Amino acid sequence: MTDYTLYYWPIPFRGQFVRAVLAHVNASWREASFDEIFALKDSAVKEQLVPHMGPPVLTDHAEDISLAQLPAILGYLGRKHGLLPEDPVRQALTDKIVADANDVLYEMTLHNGAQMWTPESWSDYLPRLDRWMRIFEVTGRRYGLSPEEGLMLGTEAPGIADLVTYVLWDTMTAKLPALRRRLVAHAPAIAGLCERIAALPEQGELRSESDQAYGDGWCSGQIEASLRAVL
Ligand SMILES: N[C@@H](CCC(=O)N[C@@H](CS)C(=O)NCC(=O)O)C(=O)O
Repeated sequence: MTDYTLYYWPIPFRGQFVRAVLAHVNASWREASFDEIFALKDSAVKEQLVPHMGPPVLTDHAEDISLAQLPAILGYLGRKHGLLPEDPVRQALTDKIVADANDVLYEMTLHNGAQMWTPESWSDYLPRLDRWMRIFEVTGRRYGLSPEEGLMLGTEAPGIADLVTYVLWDTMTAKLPALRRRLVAHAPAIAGLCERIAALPEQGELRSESDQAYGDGWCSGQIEASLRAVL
């Protein structure tokens, strides 16, 4: 039996954060099928593995529990697999980085596609995206991150903060390459961190598998089409 089952659409977006952490700890997992995801999401709340609105949902078979909400899943995996700093301050900063990443996902997709980008709304938004990049950059710099070395919170080894930062910015700018130069301009240390985490063998392997499975897609749907149109 696999260690985990992940219920997430066949796209990177929020699911890729969970996949990257599972790959990092060498856990085995099964990707639930589209039909299983729909069935779980649409079933009566009292029958769901965990009461939730939308995926990702992660089942931990060893513990026989299921979790929803990306920050809760990442916090759980971080605690279980020792991917959080030991002190409460940097644990809280890890939570903040996860919350920041989820905010960026909401903003980039206009709250999961509630509206579509237009050239005007995208151009008005860009200073905010640049500021998000600088928020990650300054956070890492305060803990010794540079383009050449270091990690987000000055830990000895990559943790949730680093994996989340990597998945957010590296996946987004790989799938939407027009954004890569903005990242390098506004957050060169984050761009460097992304390259170093991407070079870890398990992340390289995950990237190849995901590219093969999901192609060029990032968040998918009409919102991705509208993003590509304004880019
Ligand atoms: N706050 C949730 C958001 C979950 C969410 O919006 N999931 C999207 C995919 S990324 C979905 O398919 N939602 C379906 C729905 O809300 O009906 C989290 O962070 O996990």
